[in-house]
Amino acid sequence: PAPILRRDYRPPAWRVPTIHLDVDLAAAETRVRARLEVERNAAEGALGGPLALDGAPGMVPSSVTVDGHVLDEGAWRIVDDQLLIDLPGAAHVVETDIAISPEKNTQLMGLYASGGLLCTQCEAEGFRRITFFPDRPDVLSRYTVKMTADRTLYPVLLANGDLVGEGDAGEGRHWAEWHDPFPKPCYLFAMVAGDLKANRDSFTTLSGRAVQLGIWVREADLPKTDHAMAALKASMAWDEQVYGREYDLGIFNIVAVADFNFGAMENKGLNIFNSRYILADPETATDADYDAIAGVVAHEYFHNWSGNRVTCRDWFQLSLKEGFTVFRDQEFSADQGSRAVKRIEDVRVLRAAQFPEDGGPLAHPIRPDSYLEISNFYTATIYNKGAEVIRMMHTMLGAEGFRRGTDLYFERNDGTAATCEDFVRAMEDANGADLTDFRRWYAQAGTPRVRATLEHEAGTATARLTLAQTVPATPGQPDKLPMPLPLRIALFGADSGTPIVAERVHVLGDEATEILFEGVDEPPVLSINRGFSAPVIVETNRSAADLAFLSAHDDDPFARFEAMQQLMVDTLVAAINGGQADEAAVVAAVRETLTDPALDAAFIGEAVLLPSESFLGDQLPVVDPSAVRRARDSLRKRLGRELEPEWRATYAATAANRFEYTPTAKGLRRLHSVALGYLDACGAADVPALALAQFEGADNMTDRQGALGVLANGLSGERETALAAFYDRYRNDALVLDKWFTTQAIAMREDTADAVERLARHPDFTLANPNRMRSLVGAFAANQYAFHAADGRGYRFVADMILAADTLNPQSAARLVPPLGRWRRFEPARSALMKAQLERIVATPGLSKDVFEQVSRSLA
Ligand code: HT7
Ligand code: ZN
Repeated sequence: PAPILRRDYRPPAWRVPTIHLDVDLAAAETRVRARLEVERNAAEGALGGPLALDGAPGMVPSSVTVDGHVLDEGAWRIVDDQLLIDLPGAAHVVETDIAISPEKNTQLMGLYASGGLLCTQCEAEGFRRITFFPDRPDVLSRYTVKMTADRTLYPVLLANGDLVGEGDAGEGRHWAEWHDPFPKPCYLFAMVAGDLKANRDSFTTLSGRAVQLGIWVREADLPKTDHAMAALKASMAWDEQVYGREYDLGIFNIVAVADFNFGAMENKGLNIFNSRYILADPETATDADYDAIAGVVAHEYFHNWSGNRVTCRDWFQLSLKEGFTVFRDQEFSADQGSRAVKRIEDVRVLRAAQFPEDGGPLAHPIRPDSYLEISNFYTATIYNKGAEVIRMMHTMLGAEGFRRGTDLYFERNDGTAATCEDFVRAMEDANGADLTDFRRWYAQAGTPRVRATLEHEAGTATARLTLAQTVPATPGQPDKLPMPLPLRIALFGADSGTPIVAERVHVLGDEATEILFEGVDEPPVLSINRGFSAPVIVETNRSAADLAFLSAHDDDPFARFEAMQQLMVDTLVAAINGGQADEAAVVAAVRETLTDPALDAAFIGEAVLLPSESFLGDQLPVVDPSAVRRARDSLRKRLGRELEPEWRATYAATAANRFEYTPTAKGLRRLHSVALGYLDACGAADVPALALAQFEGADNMTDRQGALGVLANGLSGERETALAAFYDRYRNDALVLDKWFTTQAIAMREDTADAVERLARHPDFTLANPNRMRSLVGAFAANQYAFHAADGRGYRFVADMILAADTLNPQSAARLVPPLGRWRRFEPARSALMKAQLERIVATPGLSKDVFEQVSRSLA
């Protein structure tokens, strides 16, 4: 198949100002009649030719009508899944009629059935599976939707906008009509029919308008919706306060569904969510689940402005809405809880998911230049690196300047389909800034490396900081220009232990530069990229002593965390390379952090954790997963053994009485399980019993899962007791059962690959549900040691799963490819085995475009 190129963009030939849908819903067969008012597009550069309406493979209309006259079959044609109609005038009314089968839709794109519901997913290109339409984000229409369905099976009928009518349709059927006054692209269309109950609430906007809120779920799940509702109301208030953005319709509905390809979808006035990002109570959801729910609810709500009111001109601009909205949800969450811990978590995600992507065969800029299948571009680069690019503008322009920029952006582009360029230009114009070179962040892939060298001259009391940046080559981009990046920098006195140069922001715009600090009359310690002000890799000449000093004294919590991580990384990389590893320095630094009374538990819980095996792998030129496991395990055990009294004291001090969802209680729970993990590492005989007691006595899922995770890594009898008890207790709760699969898939045991193969044959395992598939196969592929079993069993298993899933749901299957795609990073034997599996996949007949694109790019 031929790739779609960004440079080929042309405005559409026809606009569709209004669309009426009349949908007769049933799981086996749904009939969709569409009435489109179309107008030839007079815009400069617009495409010409016939009206081209996108459809899906095999879709044929049962009738096509133009201006009330039924066309003969010869008057329309289907070419490459598009319905082409030659229209004589500049404006016409076109009607089509088609039958589709939601229950046969296993791709979960378009209209599909999920647990007795009928629901839609249209982004990116699902609407064309519902009806013939110009399925591109720059065609904006006003929608009126009439839904008719069986009243018993589908008592609730929801679509975008306002409910404008409802009634009885005879023969046990009923109808509802919805109208959305805001023009929108078809990817924001949504419709749900089912037996649902609502948690109802209301929100009064800043200007005094009342908005009815509804979170729709199965009746049994209603008690689990309060947290999502609180998050929704907090998000609405936050967007008013921080961005001056009010909600614009009288109704805001959310529906939770069990089968969903992604986290959630921001359809106008009718968000549809993967149920894992709505349902929570202490018995079934961890603190991380609670936090993720608040973050995703906020994200989808924020899209109402950053995505819906101002949408994307084409899919190459995806980061315009996604990067900006991730930045907005990150800041919302930071304002709701611990800003420091949130930043640590966000950087962890960036480093775990985006940095490897940016350094591998699938690297692409945040505004890509080409694609085969757009679903493959909902990536950590578009989302998370996109958010970092927005954050850098925020850092450089300041909070007020950034707000001036977003005000101008919304004012200029409201009701239109915009580009990344429109966003950057608004930032420039609102601030009189010049972001010409900064635009390279949109065009160039790859994670820049900054080499920072600090030299002190005692005689002149000066310190000289040399900064040099390189941007690595990535597929299709051999040569790069320097990217302007804001570095927050401070110096501390190694003797006095105090700041000697206050924080400043230096924008490194060139390949290299020097900064001179005067009045530095004691040896300085460099604190750089504080708060992770730029998404780059910083290499410094800091000693273990410098890093230990910063981990104890830096006044920027992120920098403090980072110093500890760097100390651990340096030590572990030295051990992996067979060099001199300063384990004692790590033990001392962890002790100091653990016993610092000024630090809160949530921060300590993050700071004392060792970097993951995969992050350590990313630091090495060639990865040998066994060597990584050995080195990390040895340091983990030493930390456990040498600090056993401290871990015991911490474990005791963090024990909670009754569940509370507060930042303090969350921090205590986090540290409690971290301490249990280190006690386990020290090999104390009482740990399995301690963990089982925590598991059995817990009044919340965080403590229960924390204990289960520790037990799952070991060989004790308590492990089997806890896993069996967990299964028995939650076998009917799909979201919790996912945790049972994941816990075993990520276990740090020699037999994890065997266990995962067995679990794939478990009666509760299915590839048809994306959550369940990810809970086992996705989690396993992220378990570096187990996935990279030396005999290649893990690779074969994941390849088998990709091929099997591809026949059902190509989008989900394609998301499993990147772990195999990293084959060039591993030692030769493993590398060859990984590549062989990719070659096996690509040689399989009938592969989807989704999987083909990911595998062929990985092999290129
Ligand atoms: N904008 C939404 C993207 C999305 C999606 C993309 C591909 C296939 C299925 C999907 N479901 C939702 C989600 C978001 O970023 O808010
Ligand atoms: Zn989004």
